[in-house]
Amino acid sequence: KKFNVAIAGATGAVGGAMLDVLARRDFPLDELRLLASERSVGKIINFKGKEIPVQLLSKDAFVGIDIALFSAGATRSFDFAPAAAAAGAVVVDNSSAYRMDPEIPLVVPEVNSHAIAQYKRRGIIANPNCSTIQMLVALKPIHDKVRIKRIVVSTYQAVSGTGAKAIDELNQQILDYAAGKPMTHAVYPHQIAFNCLPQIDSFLDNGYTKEEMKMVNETRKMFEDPTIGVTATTVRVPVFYGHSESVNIETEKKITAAEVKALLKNAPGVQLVDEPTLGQYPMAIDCAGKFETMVGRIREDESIANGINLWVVSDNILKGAALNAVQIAEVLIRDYL
Ligand code: A2P
Ligand code: 11C
Repeated sequence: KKFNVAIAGATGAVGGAMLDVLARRDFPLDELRLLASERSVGKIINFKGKEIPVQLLSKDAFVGIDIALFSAGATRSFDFAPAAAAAGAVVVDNSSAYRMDPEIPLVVPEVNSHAIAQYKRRGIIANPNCSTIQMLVALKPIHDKVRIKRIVVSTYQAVSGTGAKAIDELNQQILDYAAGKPMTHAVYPHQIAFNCLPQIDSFLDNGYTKEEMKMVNETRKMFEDPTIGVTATTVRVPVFYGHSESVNIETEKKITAAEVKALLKNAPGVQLVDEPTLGQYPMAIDCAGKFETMVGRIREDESIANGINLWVVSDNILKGAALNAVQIAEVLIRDYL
């Protein structure tokens, strides 16, 4: 069986990656409908040698569509995802619009694919935030074995997480620096080249950023554990692709570093890269284009009884967005459609 798939936001950084992932995984496609703003209408996008013109994202654009992958920002998801669902499509939404809605499942297939069944309520499945996805891919096998009580995470996030304009801004600042010209910024509140910004998204009343609270709330929802302690510091770094995370966990039962390595060696979606004496550990420059989440630097936290430290790196546009959305669609067609 083949399926009609729409991509809302097909001209964006994540939309483009969705096209790549559909092609790389040989998704059983019949029609592929590409949607974006009026700025892009008529633009030709090449998919597996076929030229497909971009159409306008509108409420009427989803007739006959089985699966709609949304990545055009939360406002567009609020405006158009219900219409897509009403037209009979199952929406996989990459934005933050519906993630914390109790009626809408929030899914990482390696973590809680059973939750996909709840798509029947509203016709929408939410794709989590990139920094949460890669952390939970690495932590799920440990949580299942010894229950994680508390997570302390610091992130080092690539500019591609902000979108195409931010990639251009970092590139331009590097070129200006090399040419001895002053650097300007518009996307970020400060220069990002040669800098680290301890701010991703806006600040909330509790002093955390929205990005930090996404890591807290989405982890609790997908681990189905409202009591798990999570505290995050999220930082933008001058990297184009790949988020890196320093993750410290405290577990209920003792687990050794060797046991964690053995668990993660065979874990779905994980590539263990942990030979530090040979200089082998996960790095952002190695994750671009990869489907796996790389985990390394696994060691015991000697400051507490049951603690582990890990370094987790993944392509934020792939597993953090496009790949996870397509994997959800794959489970949908395998088990439900
Ligand atoms: P467009 O290219 O026509 O502006 P990114 O996150 O990389 O910046 O991409 C955002 C995606 O969301 C693009 O495909 C963009 O289309 C799409 N988009 C942004 N605003 C709108 C809108 N008002 N209506 C439809 N699509 C939109
Ligand atoms: C970033 N995590 O790296 C953000 C981007 O909630 O989908 C994704 C925002 C989201 O900037």
